[in-house]
Amino acid sequence: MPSLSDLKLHSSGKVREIYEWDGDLLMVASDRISVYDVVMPTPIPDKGKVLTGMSVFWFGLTEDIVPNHFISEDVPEEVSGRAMRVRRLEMYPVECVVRGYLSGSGWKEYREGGAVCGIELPPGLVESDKLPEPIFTPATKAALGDHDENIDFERAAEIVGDRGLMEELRRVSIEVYRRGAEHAAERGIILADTKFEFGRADGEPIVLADEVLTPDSSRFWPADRYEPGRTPPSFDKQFVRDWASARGWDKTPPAPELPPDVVEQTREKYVEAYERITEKRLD
Ligand code: Q0N
Repeated sequence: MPSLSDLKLHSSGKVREIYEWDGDLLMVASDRISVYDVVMPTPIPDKGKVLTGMSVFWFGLTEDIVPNHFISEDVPEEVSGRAMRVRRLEMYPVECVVRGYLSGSGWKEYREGGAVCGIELPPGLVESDKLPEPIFTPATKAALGDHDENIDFERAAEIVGDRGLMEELRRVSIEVYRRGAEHAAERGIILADTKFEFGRADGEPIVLADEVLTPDSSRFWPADRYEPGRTPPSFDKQFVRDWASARGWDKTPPAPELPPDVVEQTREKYVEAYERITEKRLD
């Protein structure tokens, strides 16, 4: 087993790192939390373990729908519990977003023109409304900055270069979302929307990659607080948002250090989400 310092960094994001590991990759989830797109200076203990464990759970629950990149949780001990070995893929440069509820940029587009990514929706919907059925609303990394740009299906097909393949990515995305949302709903959690990433391997044109149906790649809402017409509290990040607002933070860097009670309440929400979804204790 290599030590992390033996591995070459492949890429790093706000809250995760990817390393090269023989022909495979090591995906490491940190305990860092990003709020309003800004990484807080204070970590949330066990967050990386929760997100990794949840992804591994969903990979298992959805492998009959689509193959995925997960290989093993047998990883270097310094990242044990919060990393997975995955297959290295050729990634498709499109974010496969599925929305079951109207929130975020979906709600904004709907308000401005009655459609999201070219999909016309019924009139009279309010913020956070449940959609008649889940919709596929692809996005791409904007030319400048790191923030995503919504695109219509035809544009996504052009980018991927194969309309039939894009139709399959849409079908599989909606199917995995439906499976996850149904499982979560039975456990009191609404999966309002989510973002998938896919890649290609030898002989497998569609492999589910990245992290899957986690609070970082999806909107998790507590079902018992859901009310159309307003933004439901975030299942995981609401304590941080409320504390930061009350403190008058303007959502631009640098973010303030979090007090211990906010850290602990937030950790408990992540652990609660993990335990509700997986029906296992976090060890
Ligand atoms: C890959 N990303 C975007 C870090 C993660 N299995 C794979 N094979 C090849 N490349 C990738 C994967 C995966 N998963 C995916 N970058 C490389 C996800 N990033 C977002 C920012 O944080």
